Amino acid sequence: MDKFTQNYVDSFMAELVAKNPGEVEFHQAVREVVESVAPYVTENPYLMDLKILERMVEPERVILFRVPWTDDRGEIHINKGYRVQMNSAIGPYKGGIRFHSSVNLSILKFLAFEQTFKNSLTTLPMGGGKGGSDFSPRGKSDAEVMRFCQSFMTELQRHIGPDTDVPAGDIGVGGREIGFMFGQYKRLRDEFTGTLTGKGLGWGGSLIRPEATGYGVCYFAQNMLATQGKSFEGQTVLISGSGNVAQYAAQKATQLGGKVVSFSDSDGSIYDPEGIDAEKLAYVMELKNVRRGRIKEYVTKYPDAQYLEGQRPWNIPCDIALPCATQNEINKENAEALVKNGCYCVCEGANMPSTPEAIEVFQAAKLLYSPGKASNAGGVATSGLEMTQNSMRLKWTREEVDEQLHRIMNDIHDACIKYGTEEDGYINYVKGANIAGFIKVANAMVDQGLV
Ligand code: NDP
Ligand code: 2IT
Repeated sequence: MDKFTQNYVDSFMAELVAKNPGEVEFHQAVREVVESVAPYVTENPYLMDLKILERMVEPERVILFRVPWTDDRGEIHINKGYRVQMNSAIGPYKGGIRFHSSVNLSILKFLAFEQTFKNSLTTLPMGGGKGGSDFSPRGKSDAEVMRFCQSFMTELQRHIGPDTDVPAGDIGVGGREIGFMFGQYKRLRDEFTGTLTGKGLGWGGSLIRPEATGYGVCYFAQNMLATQGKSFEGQTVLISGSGNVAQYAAQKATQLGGKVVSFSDSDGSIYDPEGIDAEKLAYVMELKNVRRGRIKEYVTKYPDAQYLEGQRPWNIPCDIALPCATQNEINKENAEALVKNGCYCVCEGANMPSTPEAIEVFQAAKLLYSPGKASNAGGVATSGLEMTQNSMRLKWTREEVDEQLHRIMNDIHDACIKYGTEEDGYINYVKGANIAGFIKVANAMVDQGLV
């Protein structure tokens, strides 16, 4: 990076930090993008004059609201509800809702910012948004979750709509929560529209949407591996998390010939050196999705596996790592352990799971490394396909949706190669994804004037 561009990055970040104090995850996500796109921006000074990047880091709108609800004993609880409507230059705001005790404005702004570039990469017309609450569904009854979702939607419904803002799931929000929120939305608005995605298959949902993020991660990884003449066949695969993305990443990686040996949750990891085959995965799905249990129980059912209490899986030797839990779950030491133990491909299913220091380790070692906004875009892409089907009032087959998902992941990979290939041939997927995602949104903002 030349001196002028470096100064541009430094002063941009200093101003961002001063204007958004304490929002460390948001600073982290913005810095990664700004470092990638700064050379493009300084080569195209009209983007600087029009303050395109400055506008991109300021959400178009942030909604913050009170969510009161009562638990099964009648006690009243108050949570915070949020929706960050980040950027609508290329389509209605689109992005998930996260229910987790850690949720705050910094985390939702980082997610909404990432979503803007991710959605641009999908080639579909979707802007960027994200929402959520510091409510934790863990340990709550179905009735409590329903009352919470209804209260959350009672306020959110006035800010969303099929052509305005279309939420979906994320951590802590799956089919059950989308159902409760959709029911309340429909009741209050008196309209049946495609306003939420990830809906049930019998009431407007798209086939393959539940599988899409995890499958998309593996389709993207297949492309990455192919650049080195490799495939999943016979490879040992580490997966973190044990929720929606982790489960379907495991299913597809196994179908493609890989041996998945781990899952995790916020309490610890399980390591099954024999591999988590289809039967064991069916057990995990029942454990997590129906009984809502903890991953620790896996070792009671399969005693040859180990439970690593309080640990992430990154010290286990592997060829391919698919982080599918949460942000900043791979730090510098974890990255060094992965590289040391022979991992040569890290393909992110979660959003921003690697810290900047971890990414530096991967790139210095010339690993195949892809950021979530490229490799996990299959989920929101299939949400886009759900929106299309809802608007057309028809339903595509499983094969049709899967084929489109596959094509979109291939196209995103092509875009990363186009904008991310460095002089020595190394594919910098971070740079590729950020520049490709940025150009489309920036051009739309230029065309639409100062709004
Ligand atoms: P789920 O709620 O289904 O699963 C989340 C998993 O991650 C759980 O196993 C959970 O364990 C674990 N986890 C959550 N927070 C932490 C934490 N702080 N530390 C350790 N483990 C944690 O969510 P998803 O599978 O949908 O989401 C996983 C990741 O993928 C997130 O980063 C999300 O943003 C991203 N993503 C999701 C998409 C989707 O379509 N669902 C699309 C694109 C990205 P526990 O039960 O202990 O909380
Ligand atoms: O991070 C993400 O891309 C998601 N949680 C999915 C968003 C969506 O609108 O399907």
